[in-house]
Amino acid sequence: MRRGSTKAAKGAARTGPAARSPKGTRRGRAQGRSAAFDRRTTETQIAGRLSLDGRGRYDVSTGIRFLDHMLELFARHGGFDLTLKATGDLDVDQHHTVEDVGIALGEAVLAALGSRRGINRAGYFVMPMDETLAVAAIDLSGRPHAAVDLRLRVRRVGDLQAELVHDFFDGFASAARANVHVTVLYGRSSHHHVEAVFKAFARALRVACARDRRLARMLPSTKGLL
Ligand SMILES: [Mn+2]
Repeated sequence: MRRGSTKAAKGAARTGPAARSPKGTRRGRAQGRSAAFDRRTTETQIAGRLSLDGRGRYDVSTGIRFLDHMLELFARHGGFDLTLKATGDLDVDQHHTVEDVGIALGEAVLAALGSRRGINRAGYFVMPMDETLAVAAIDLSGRPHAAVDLRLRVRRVGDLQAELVHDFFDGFASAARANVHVTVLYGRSSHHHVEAVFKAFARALRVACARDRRLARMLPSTKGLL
């Protein structure tokens, strides 16, 4: 994770705090966990907004169509709202753009969650997609670690360099300070492998971020620190 952490520190992250409902109603607060991001480096510029308590709406543009497809799935299956515009040095390589989108999203999740009191903290999902089965497990633990096993045997999925899916999750886990494990158990189609993993990831994150009314304001840790 050292590289991801360094990158996260290097980037002029300007992820803002959660925007509250203008009316400040109870309903507004309950639905108002969101964060704007505007992350600029010499390699990429990534701006947008993530709402954790959204309706699955999205407006995404990264210059890599397959990555757009995955981020759209992420918003829809997570029940998030996501606007994201990334402009990166794709003429060099897709690496910076894909990794930095992961970092920007991770920073947005971290900011939108705030104190993390009352959330489930951990979540998992097992996602089938036709012949493929993928698992994602997430712990919003404050400790960054990504474990990714996609069983990909191709260099590209659509227009996306396949190995960069790993870098996306490295970037996300590093910036969100989360444990993110994603694994494809079996399957044939590489398209399905990556897509099932993003769907599982979104749905696991949705559970991890969700509030448990019973926990109310309790910090979901016996350490007293997250
Ligand atoms: Mn697809």
